[in-house]
Amino acid sequence: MEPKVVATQPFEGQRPGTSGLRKKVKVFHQPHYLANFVQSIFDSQEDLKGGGLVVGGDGRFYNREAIQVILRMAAANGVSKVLVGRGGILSTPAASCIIRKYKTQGGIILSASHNPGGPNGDFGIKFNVAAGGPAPENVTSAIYERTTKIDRYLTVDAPDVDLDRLGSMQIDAMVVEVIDPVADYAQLMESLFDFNAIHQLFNSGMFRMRFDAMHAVTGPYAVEILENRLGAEPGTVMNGEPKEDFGGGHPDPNLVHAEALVAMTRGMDGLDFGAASDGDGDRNMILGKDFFVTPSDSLAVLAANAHHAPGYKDGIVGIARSMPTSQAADRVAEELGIECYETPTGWKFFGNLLDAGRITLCGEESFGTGSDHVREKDGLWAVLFWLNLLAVRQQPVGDIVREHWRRFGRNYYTRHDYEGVDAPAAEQLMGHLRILLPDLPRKRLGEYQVRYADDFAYTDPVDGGRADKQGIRIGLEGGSRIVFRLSGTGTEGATLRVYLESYESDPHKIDRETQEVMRPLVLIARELAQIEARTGRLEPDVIT
Ligand code: VG1
Ligand code: CO
Repeated sequence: MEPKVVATQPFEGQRPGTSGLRKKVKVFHQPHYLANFVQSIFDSQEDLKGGGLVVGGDGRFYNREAIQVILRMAAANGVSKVLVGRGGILSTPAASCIIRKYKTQGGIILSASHNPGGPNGDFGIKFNVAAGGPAPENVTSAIYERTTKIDRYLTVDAPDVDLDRLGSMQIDAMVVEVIDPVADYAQLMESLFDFNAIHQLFNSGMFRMRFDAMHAVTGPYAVEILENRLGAEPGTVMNGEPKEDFGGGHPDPNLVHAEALVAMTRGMDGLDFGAASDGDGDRNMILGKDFFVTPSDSLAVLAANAHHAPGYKDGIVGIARSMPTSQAADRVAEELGIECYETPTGWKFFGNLLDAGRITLCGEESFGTGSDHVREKDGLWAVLFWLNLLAVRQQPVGDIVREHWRRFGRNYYTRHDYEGVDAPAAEQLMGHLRILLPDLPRKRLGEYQVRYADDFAYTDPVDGGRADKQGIRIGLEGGSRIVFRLSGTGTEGATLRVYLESYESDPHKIDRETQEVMRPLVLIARELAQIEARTGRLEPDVIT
């Protein structure tokens, strides 16, 4: 059948942000909006023609409709085969796993991650390349350029595909295979971790945990892996049923949005272990009894203990962390005698380092941890890694982390987010900081002498690609830092993120309360950036 050519006009603002194109559902609902972006992917990624494609999403509102649009357009654009998750479901790390395993030319993932869903919530779409990771800058730029000129897209007249039935069907010459979204991913996890040891931990009767899937995509994955394969008691997975609006919640696994889970780990009867993941399953939060593991510490602890997991028994070759992530991992890398890379925010910057075999583990302060097993951060992977560690070391979470701090020192860390700030005011605030930069290195801020101050720029060591203006970085004596950047995933106004870090090597001072320790740095940051005067905000909206 000849494809149908539909005339269209460019929409403004289809530039992918930190992780794909994210907009309100209402924006995506405009006629041709989604189709324009999808056609721009096909127009700029020529090897999709005649190639394979993975399609799936986090199950949020508009997921199923969007998948039908993409399938018809894929057929019209000459894709030869599409693998789609049953029910339109694929977590972000599972999509990455499937792209790699079946060697497709890429994948389209539908998600706005931790942003709320539902008719008034957010939707998102991103393209992942054949290596399984988020499209790098040059690819997202090419897609964006195409969106600014697009005047037609291709589709076919074909009925909807039954997404709930496993098996193959055709749209014209294209094969659509509806696959089990969990099986390949679960098999990969079994190859990396000691499932017997974790099974015994669950069987011991001495270990109590909950995993909060937050009514998002990880529910089916967690039930299959934790309850069915590892024998955790039924009910271990809470909020396990994916919902189009995430049950009205904010599928963001942090101390604020996963409050109920956090409460279950506290006090006399607190759980031994609590974990949660986000909308699309790539983030993780790790809790012990009365203990929160910061994502930055989690990366460092996993790096120092990697050899306990079968998949990493020969050690790790290198570590990478995003710039605002604490420097805890750097200290582990130094002791292991391996390289530690500092990249801009966003998983796409880890891809080249992973592909080139320069790093094994990588992570971000924003509850993202991962390794070379896929090319996305991976929530359940991190949870299983921790379970493997707990099973082998037979110690509580808090003891393992405290022991780590005694050995490496502690990087106290907090992030303050000011959400929905007036966008021009936020830009001006960043502009004001940039003007201050040249003079800062000679200054004292409170008790601290400034060591360096810059607007972070990155040159990819593998392909030489440059990324500028990735955040204001102020290094203080003794390893403390203040970082400012604007979010690239929000859909309303601007979000100012202030990242604060303070290093403590004295083993007698590693058990203090984080916000108390950070207070002087918080005040310096607020004053320096004139946050109150420029945004009208006295306090941040979210503190993690
Ligand atoms: C945020 C995080 C960043 C993460 C990105 C995507 O971006 O800070 O570390 O990679 O979200 O994560 P930003 O630009 O808003 O700071 V996810 O789980 O939303 O795909
Ligand atoms: Co996510």
